[in-house]
Amino acid sequence: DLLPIRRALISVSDKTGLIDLAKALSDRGVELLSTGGSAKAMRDAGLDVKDVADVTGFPEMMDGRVKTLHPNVHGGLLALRDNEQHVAAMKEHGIAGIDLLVVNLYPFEATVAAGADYDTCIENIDIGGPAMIRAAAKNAAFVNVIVDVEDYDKLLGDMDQHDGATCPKFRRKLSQKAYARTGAYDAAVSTWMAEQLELEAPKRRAFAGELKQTLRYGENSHQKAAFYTDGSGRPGVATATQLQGKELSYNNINDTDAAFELVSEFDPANGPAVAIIKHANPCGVAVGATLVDAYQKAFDCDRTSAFGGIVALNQPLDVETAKKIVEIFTEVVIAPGASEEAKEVFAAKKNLRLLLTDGLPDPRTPITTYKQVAGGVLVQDKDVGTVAADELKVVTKVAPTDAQMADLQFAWKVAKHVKSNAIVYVKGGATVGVGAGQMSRLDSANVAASKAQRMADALGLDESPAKGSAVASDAFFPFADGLLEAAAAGGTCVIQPGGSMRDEEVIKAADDAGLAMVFTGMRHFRH
Ligand code: 93A
Repeated sequence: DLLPIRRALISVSDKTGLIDLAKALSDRGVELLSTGGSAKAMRDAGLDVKDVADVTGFPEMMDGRVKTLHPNVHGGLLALRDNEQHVAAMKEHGIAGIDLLVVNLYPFEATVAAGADYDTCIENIDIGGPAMIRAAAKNAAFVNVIVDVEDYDKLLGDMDQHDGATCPKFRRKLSQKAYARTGAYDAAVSTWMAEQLELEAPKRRAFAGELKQTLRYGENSHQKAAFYTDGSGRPGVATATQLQGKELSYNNINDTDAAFELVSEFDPANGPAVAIIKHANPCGVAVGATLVDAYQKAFDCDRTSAFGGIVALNQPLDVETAKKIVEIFTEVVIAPGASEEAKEVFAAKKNLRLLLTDGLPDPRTPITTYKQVAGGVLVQDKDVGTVAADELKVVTKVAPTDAQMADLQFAWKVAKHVKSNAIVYVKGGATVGVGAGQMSRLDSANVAASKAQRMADALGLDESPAKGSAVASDAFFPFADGLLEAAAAGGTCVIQPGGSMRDEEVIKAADDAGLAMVFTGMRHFRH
């Protein structure tokens, strides 16, 4: 409902824009209430202001530590104006409703940044301000709460649109912003306190989440680290049950996550799939008629790298696969369950960790990812993009056969989980060469081709398994050279986003080489 603003409480440390706002409110007939310094500034500008002390019946005391913490203030912010009992209580205790709260907090963050001493920082922890902000924000049905100088004009704009009232959507937006501010404020206080206590960096809680485990070390032994759950309960490495083996390390957790997220791209209803990960990149991925078949094919792609790898399954571990896995040293196996016999096979391998979950994570769950950079944090949606078969566009004279199309789609799913630049060769539902993390796409194509050759050598094959393979590229080929390299290695069909300035040149090169090529229209960079 539209809510006319009649009474405002203003209590601001940063007095920027204060007088203009107070004048504009006063012009619109709003009664002004305020705390010490803010009231003085407004009075000095010739405005009529009532002191909060007159509302509470208490003077501001204890160096201002107690100014607004009083039922006459909080009752005015929290009362539901359409609730008979609340209205009766207001009447009985002489509490007047507050329709607008304008607060900006003691500058705790700026005080810390200025290098102030301990006591000064403590004194700059605002208590009354956040209490009022949270009260007003809870009661957004009836109260407007402004915590940012930037919103003064927006408030006046909304009031002018609604004849001195504000609309519910506007108040809800203000409410959300208010909680974001108090949340960030308390995080800053707790982070500063953790620093004062010289707690290890990973224990300095600066984000929502619960500490699951303090890790022995981070990516390297001189880095401290910890593991937090995000409260979602989503199936995955953070919520898995570890059946056996020693404690997971930071890198184990990172790799296990990469493995499980990748294998979850393969719907178990379409058959078993296995991914083997090293250093967060797949060294073998395959689907198979049986789980053990899928494992064998994934393992064959790069037997050397699979040693000490992390294995993820898209269905419960069975005894045949368990027996095959224990033939080499494996760090971690993660699966949505395991048979009793399979567990027995693993029990003999004390160091092998077995992680079991209640199901597969849905790769399309929209979650947010964070990356710390100097002085800031990058936030983005996780890459949950997928391309349906009918969205693929054939751009060459020859179209892929059904079998090629199946391998292209398989390769595309894998490429999404390979660090950029990514080139992936696939044949018969299994990777046969993975080129990851190179600075040029041509180099990635080369790496993948040489891996395929090594696979041929290891398995004693007559020719490179890249011959007749499907090739995926996580981003477009900027030049024809990468594509020609893939063709030279034996690739016969290609899947890539398209969208390069030189697409025409690349398509022509594909046609000249007799390749079939499809465009996805979507890129899968991963860094
Ligand atoms: O010390 S407080 O935590 N105790 C309070 O009761 C209280 N009420 C408002 N600080 C309190 N405030 C803060 O005072 C506001 O959040 C604002 O930052 C500041 C405004 O004080 P003044 O109007 O005296 O400049």
